[in-house]
Amino acid sequence: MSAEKRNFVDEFESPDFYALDDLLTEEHKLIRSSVRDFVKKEITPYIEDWAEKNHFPEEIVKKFGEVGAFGPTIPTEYGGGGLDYTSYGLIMQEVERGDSGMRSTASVQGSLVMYPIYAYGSEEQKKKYLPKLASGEMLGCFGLTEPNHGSNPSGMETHFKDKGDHYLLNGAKMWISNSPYADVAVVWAKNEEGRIHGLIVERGMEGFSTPETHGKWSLRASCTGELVFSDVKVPKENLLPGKSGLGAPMGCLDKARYGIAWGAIGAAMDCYDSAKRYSLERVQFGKPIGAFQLVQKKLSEMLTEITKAQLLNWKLGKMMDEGKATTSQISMAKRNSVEVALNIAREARQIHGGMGITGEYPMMRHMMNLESVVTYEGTHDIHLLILGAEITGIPAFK
Ligand code: TGC
Ligand code: FAD
Repeated sequence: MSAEKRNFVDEFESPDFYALDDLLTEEHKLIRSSVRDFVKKEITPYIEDWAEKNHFPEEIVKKFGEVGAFGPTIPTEYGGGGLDYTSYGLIMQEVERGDSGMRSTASVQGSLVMYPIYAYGSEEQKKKYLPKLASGEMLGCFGLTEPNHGSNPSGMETHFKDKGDHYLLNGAKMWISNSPYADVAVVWAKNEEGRIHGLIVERGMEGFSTPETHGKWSLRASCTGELVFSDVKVPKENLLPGKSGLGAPMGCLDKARYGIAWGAIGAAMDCYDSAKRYSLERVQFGKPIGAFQLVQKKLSEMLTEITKAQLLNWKLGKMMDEGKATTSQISMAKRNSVEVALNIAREARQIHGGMGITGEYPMMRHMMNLESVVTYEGTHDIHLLILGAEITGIPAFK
């Protein structure tokens, strides 16, 4: 499908009201500016068209590989970037400033496919898959959610049996980002004792299919589908040997949720930037609308929330580097950023008046995307309950 290039100049600049750039190294700033340039060249001129046409631009996968968006924290010996978590966060922020669906592609590949292979895989698995995933030669997906088990993945029904020289995998996964285009899937399934394990399933294995999910009004430039396993023979060497139990997929989710905490603030910054510019250009009652107190209130509150979230994310990045960040700290940041971004998208949309509902401006697309982001990787309420359990010591999930 050909993509229509929008005729506009992307002048995005991120707000830095508290001089938080002082907390970044020169390398961080260089990484941010190279990904920002990439997004301005390869994503923002086309994204409204892709989203409108519900088109996943397959060619973006190799380009993400070239710019280093896949597996930035994975060591260089496996093709990753060997970078710290602040760098990873900044990359996700810039990519999601372009579009949450594009960030989905990148964060699934890095945190949910490369990370489990790196952290739980054998040396052979790491050498076989990681360099190709890092370069974008291969695309991966992560299968945890099932039709009957979303917020409670421990109830999963997908299972495998030991058949001597291979495993026999049966079941189905739903709502899987990248699945229709993925070359490999990291799939979580129960063995005969009911213990959860990760398996690497490759496209082309008999009995494995990836039907696309249609009718989404959100993340329209990201491709979502199912994973269906009907007596799939999975070679024994494809089981991830390093970790089992629910903690294995949850450990990957910690990394991906961290990326979303930064990413959603990228979307918020894009909406704020657009609203600020529009408020100075649009004249009503003989003045730019930015001269009215109610518009200034909206802009001031947006900047305040972005600044608070930037600080939270930066500190979380430090704790990630030190290996000290807890699941509930990550939940707080993911939940906060998505809520901030959704509120800012709505307020920025209002500042644009009627024009705000068109694809001339990014808010409606961000707003619709964020309705998925608030649900996936743990819903808004599940993150609230993770925090509630941390505070009280009483899990209220069940
Ligand atoms: P619970 O009893 O709390 O825990 C069971 C075992 O798991 C361990 N665990 C963790 N380990 C490491 N890191 C974490 N974050 C962990 N969370 C839990 C826990 O220690 C325990 O281990 P053990 O050895 O004691 O048995 O589990 P629960 O069944 O009560 O569930 C808790 C709950 C609800 C918080 C959890 O299941 C949850 O977070 N649910 C949300 C599901 C979710 O986030 N799904 C995401 C699917 S992937 C996705 O959405 C990708 S979208 C990507 C994109 O496009 O960008
Ligand atoms: P449910 O779990 O049925 O929840 C429905 C509602 O009930 C929610 O409001 C929830 O908060 C509430 N609820 C549930 N349990 C409780 C409770 N104990 N207490 C209070 N409220 C509760 N999954 C993957 O594995 N891989 C992917 O790549 C992936 N990509 C996705 C892409 C998109 C676009 C979307 C929309 C989802 C994706 N998901 C993926 C699935 C996603 O993680 C799930 O949608 C999410 O975990 C919620 O599960 P559910 O949709 O089944 O909702």
